[in-house]
Amino acid sequence: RPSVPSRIPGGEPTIFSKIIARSVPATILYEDEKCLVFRDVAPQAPVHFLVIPKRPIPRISRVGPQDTELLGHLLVVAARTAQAEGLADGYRLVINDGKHGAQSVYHLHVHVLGGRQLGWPPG
Ligand code: DGP
Repeated sequence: RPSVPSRIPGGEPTIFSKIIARSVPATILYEDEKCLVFRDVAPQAPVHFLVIPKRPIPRISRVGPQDTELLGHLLVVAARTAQAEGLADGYRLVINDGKHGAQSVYHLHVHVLGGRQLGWPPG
């Protein structure tokens, strides 16, 4: 749909593509050939960072079997970075999808939140 060009795979780059390209600054915690980890600009917990694939998959509901290895890698990196951030008492991983999931940036990302007692269920 032309009204939402940033949501079309391969369409207009999101702010996260600019963070990958270093044209928008971010506090980067980890990087490798497949992913980037950086602190969320609007943290919802004492520790809140995002794990994103460098390939701009728009949302989790758009993944396919070809993404299996990459998605596993994002989770392993999320857990390792949580450990490096000192989240020994636990933390939460969140992937928001689409309107009902309150997704705002259409470049797949895993939120990692910790450093305080989180509630359940989420809002
Ligand atoms: P979501 O609602 O799941 O699409 O979350 C997007 C998150 O991205 C939100 O927690 C705020 C964060 N965010 C948005 N723009 C920027 C930015 O320019 N830099 C950083 N570091 N985080 C951003």
